[in-house]
Amino acid sequence: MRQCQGCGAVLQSGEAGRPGYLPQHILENRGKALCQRCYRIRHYGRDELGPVAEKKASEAVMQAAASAEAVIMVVDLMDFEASLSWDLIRSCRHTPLIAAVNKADLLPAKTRHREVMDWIRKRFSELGITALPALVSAYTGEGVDDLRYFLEALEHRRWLVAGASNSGKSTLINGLMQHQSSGDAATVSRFPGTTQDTVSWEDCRLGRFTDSPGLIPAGRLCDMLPQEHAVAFIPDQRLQGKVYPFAAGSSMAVKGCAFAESLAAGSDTVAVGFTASNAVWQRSSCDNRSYWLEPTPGSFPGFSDFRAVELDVGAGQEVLVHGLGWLAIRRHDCRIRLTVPSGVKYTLRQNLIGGRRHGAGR
Ligand SMILES: Nc1nc2c(ncn2[C@@H]2O[C@H](COP(=O)(O)OP(=O)(O)OP(=O)(O)O)[C@@H](O)[C@H]2O)c(=O)[nH]1
Ligand SMILES: [Mg+2]
Ligand SMILES: [Zn+2]
Repeated sequence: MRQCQGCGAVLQSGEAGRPGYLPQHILENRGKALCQRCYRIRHYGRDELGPVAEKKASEAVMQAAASAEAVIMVVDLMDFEASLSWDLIRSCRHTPLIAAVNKADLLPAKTRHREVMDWIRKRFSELGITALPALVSAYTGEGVDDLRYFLEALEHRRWLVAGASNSGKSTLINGLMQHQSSGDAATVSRFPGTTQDTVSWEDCRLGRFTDSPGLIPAGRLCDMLPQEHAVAFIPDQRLQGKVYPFAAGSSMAVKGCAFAESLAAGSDTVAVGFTASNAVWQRSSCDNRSYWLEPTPGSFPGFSDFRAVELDVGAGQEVLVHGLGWLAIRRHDCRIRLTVPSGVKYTLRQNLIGGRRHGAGR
């Protein structure tokens, strides 16, 4: 059985519309090979087959986790709680778990990474996760050498790299392996569900790294959209905060996705809407809620069903809407009514950015 070096799919020449396809005459060549889908993703930026099936991905990961000596769980810092893979965490009760918290390059330039690491440690402890954290940017390579040294000290030889889809597992593998040629690399793309099956590389110092298909955590807004529209919601730009007054009666929205109304708050309360994607928090008006929950004509297909919740958000806290972005409240505690598509999860947490400074102003 030969696998595509890029995505792990079993190579075949029988069906062009299925994963792992390669025309017969190319398949007959010996050595490492890339499937047609990987070739097209890399050269034309198109994924014509779509994502790996959710069930197949999770079976492959759980099976690989059972035989790994240690698991490197990749977490997307821009969608932190939403990209935690709880099934994976639970399956690692007896396996060393390292959390590579990725996409640090998307933090605002002035952010102190030491403070972010403190935030991550505190968050893991609040959530009861016993993982050794590392802050990295697989894309820029920042923190990846430190991660290598860290892994070397742990002295394991079989590492599984796993986590939510699009968190940057394949990019991290490429950073850790420092491939000699791009043909040896794992396929990376902005489309969720790129890696199809587990696939491994040998590193002479650290041992075997296994890439794996992305798990789909429940409740991410971006996963509820067709793949071609989901990419607009995937963090790939430096994190931006839109600051607006948020006294009672004010509201903010991400058009077509989320609507937050301030029900009770001090007169100089401020809200900061954070996203690292094409979605943007905007100031809106409470009397025009239905307008803000309809998508812009010609953009992504809208959501038909929404649910509203009322939340007490303290000054210095924020609400993450999974797969979208978050809304931070500053200066005063605030009661908000948050409306999001049915099935989309939210998490209340302490501020990731400037948390200590902004929580103190009550
Ligand atoms: N800005 C930034 N983007 C990153 C980083 N790591 C990965 N990405 C981008 O995130 C997207 C997904 O990266 P992949 O490495 O394919 O993610 P994956 O977890 O392997 O995804 P699946 O195989 O689909 O589960 C790509 O567009 C990458 O360029 C990072 O550190 N910073
Ligand atoms: Mg991948
Ligand atoms: Zn492939």
